[in-house]
Amino acid sequence: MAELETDDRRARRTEAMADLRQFVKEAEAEGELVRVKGAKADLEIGALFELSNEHLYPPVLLFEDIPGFDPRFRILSNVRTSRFLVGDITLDAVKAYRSRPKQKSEPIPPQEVNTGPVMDNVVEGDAIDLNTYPAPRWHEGDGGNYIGTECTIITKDPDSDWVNLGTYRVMVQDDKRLSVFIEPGKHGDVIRRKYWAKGEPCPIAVTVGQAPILGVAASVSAKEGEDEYSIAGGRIGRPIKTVQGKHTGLPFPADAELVFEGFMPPVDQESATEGPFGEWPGYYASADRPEPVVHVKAVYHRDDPLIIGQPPVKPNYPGRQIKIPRLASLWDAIEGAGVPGVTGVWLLQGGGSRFIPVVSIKQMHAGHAKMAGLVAAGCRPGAYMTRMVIVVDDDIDITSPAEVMWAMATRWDPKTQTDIIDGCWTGHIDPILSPDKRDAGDITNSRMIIYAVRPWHWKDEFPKVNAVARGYADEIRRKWRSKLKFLQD
Ligand SMILES: Cc1cc2nc3c(=O)[nH]c(=O)nc-3n(C[C@H](O)[C@H](O)[C@H](O)COP(=O)(O)O)c2cc1C
Ligand SMILES: [Mn+2]
Repeated sequence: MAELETDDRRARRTEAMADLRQFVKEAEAEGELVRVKGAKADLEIGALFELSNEHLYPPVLLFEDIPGFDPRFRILSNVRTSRFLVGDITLDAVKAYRSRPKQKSEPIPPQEVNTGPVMDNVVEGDAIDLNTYPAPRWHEGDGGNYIGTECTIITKDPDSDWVNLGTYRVMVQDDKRLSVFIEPGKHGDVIRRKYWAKGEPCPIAVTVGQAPILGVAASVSAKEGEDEYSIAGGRIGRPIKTVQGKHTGLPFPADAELVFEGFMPPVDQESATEGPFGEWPGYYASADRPEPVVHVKAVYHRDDPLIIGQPPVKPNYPGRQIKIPRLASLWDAIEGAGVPGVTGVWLLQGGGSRFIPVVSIKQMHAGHAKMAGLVAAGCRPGAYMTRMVIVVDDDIDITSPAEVMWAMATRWDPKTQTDIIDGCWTGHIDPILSPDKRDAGDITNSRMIIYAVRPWHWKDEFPKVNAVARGYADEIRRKWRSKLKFLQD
């Protein structure tokens, strides 16, 4: 049963999204916080983090007393996958999300204040040593120590007031330099190129511990010119308070945990080797390469900063949760294209956030399943880096991988109920992209649409399913639950 969300709980959740310290308190109150003392930054924290992802709701890990580092510096993992913030991951939750009031929260611009806890400690000039902050090597194949995983990178358009926040990974290069990996075309890249075109270094601020809502705002794709601080403020119903960096004037959150401020010179003047870094599909598909660096001019931090550590994990882990808003946007797009009778949209575990969408439909006419499959494979939220779209009938519980496999095993004739389409949208991190295709700049993949539905024209003769009806099963469960332990979980 989906837990009914009370207003009180919603308010507490909003506060936790608005304030990382408040989140830690709530996680502790909910019994989700686990303190880990003495784990090493080199591989050990990474391994523990990965193993925590064996759980659908990984424990919120607070790494303390990291050997070799000042004990004031701590690493916090699994914030935005906590049960407290995520709630139930069910088809009902997707439906509820889709039917929420549609008016978008109005953006609320940030409010500049004179000071805040982030200003409690300011380190500048020769005193800066970036190796004093625990930056894990998360996996053996990683090319360096990553301090920024679920971080925010703040830049400002030189030609307007636009301040951009983006989540781009950050590696420690040496005692005074960081590197930031920004993919071409992302706003942080667009902005830095404007400075570089004038031969100037790009001012930049990096927060590696911040309110969870800022991490959300920095990783969703807002429009060019749209300020993610305002989006975040709108979501929490009050302005994000910012202070100004002494060297760049850039605004960063007054309650941020740890901030690096500096300048990124043009990449043709200076670069350093970045990566490789394990990517979300579970591979190192892109190698190391030269990337621009940041010369850090100031470090600002609270007295006992929390550094958020959240690298990608292989998609087979349950902790690699399906995101309700993602499913909702895919469902919206399929319906928006006019496909009727859609009863559910899910992602098969193992395929991460993209590879294997599953769509269930109540078949209404010949060709209906094909329409659903083609749209799911081609609409914007479904097109990128998809491998396989599976269309099933509405009696299939698409949240159960075994049931989806059962539908494929029994209702799918591979020869006649499959389409394979070539030349589709994918990305460089797609592991099956061959060296030849990469060299040719052909960043496309092929994909398969599986129609694991009772064939429309003889569906009435299709063998009947041998199983207890869902409604009757629920009734029996209710009746016998208190007496039979095996019905209780
Ligand atoms: C945890 C996490 C890590 C990410 N790492 C990177 C990265 O290293 N480089 C990158 O270009 N995008 C990365 N992204 C995606 C960007 O944050 C996302 O595209 C965002 O929209 C960028 O902001 P922008 O639209 O203002 O450029 C990451 C996203 C998340 C959630
Ligand atoms: Mn942006």
